[in-house]
Amino acid sequence: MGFLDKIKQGLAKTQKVIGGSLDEIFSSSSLNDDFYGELEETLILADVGMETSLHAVDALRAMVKERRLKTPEEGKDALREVLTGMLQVGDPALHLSTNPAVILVIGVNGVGKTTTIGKLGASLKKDGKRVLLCAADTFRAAAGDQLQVWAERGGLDLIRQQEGTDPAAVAFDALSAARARKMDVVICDTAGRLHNKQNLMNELKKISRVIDRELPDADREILLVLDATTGQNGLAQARQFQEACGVTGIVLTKLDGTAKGGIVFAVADTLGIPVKYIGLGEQMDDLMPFDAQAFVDALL
Ligand SMILES: Nc1nc2c(ncn2[C@@H]2O[C@H](COP(=O)(O)OP(=O)(O)OP(=O)(O)O)[C@@H](O)[C@H]2O)c(=O)[nH]1
Ligand SMILES: [Mg+2]
Repeated sequence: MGFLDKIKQGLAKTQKVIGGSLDEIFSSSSLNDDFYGELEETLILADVGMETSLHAVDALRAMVKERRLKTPEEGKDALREVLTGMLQVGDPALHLSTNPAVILVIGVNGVGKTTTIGKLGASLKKDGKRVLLCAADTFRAAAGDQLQVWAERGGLDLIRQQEGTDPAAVAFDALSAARARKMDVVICDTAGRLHNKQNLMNELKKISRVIDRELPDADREILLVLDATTGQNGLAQARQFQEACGVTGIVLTKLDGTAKGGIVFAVADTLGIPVKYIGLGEQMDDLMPFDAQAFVDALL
């Protein structure tokens, strides 16, 4: 299956809500106030969010006026352009030019961190990189087991320790091993839940400090994983993680299971952090690099 077909299939539920209603709006009306009202409503229904929907509609109005667009067909092209533009914040590519480089994967429990790491590790290996996984979620024994399954599946090296070990110590081990084994990328899994949120944030900061100290010059990506099915809740989570440890990119998972894919626009528009990958299923090849144009094309 081609890249676009795969995205289309993964976004089918959202496409039904957004694309279906948009087809109706664009076929039945001229570009009047009713049209803009219906458009805003449709975007909100697909979880684009009030604020972001308003931004999109305002931008479209301005474009229609400036270019003196008349027909709904022209309006649709303009909307495509507006939505694509909204998704283009920052650089969606991973910056991993040092050897080793580090990817720290964070997010609340159950969003898909470990699964994403398995998929991403395999994909980086396919690109010729030597990848080491680090099981710094030591809160649950099953977390390490789960990462190990992914490591075996992808043929990737793994550093893990016993349940309850200080995650920063596991990270330290992994970074040392990465240097010794001349690895290109270390991908570090983290816990999504501890006894309380403050503990979690402190632990992530501690892991970050170990990376600062051990590999001060290494390229580092801090990927926040958000579950698309939780819709707007993800935005509040993102702000907390952003404050605690900085975020260089978002991975939006489970888009295949939801009609709320419009959340991508809210993430890009209100957080200003680039979406770097999207998760479209549970299998190894279900992680796709994010492409704003392809995403909008799949929806409209
Ligand atoms: N449909 C679908 N399911 C996904 C996707 N990504 C992850 N999942 C599923 O979501 C569930 C949770 O994924 P995990 O990778 O264990 O999540 P986690 O963030 O590591 O969870 P904790 O370790 O508990 O914090 C699993 O059943 C995954 O198969 C996706 O893109 N689509
Ligand atoms: Mg996990």
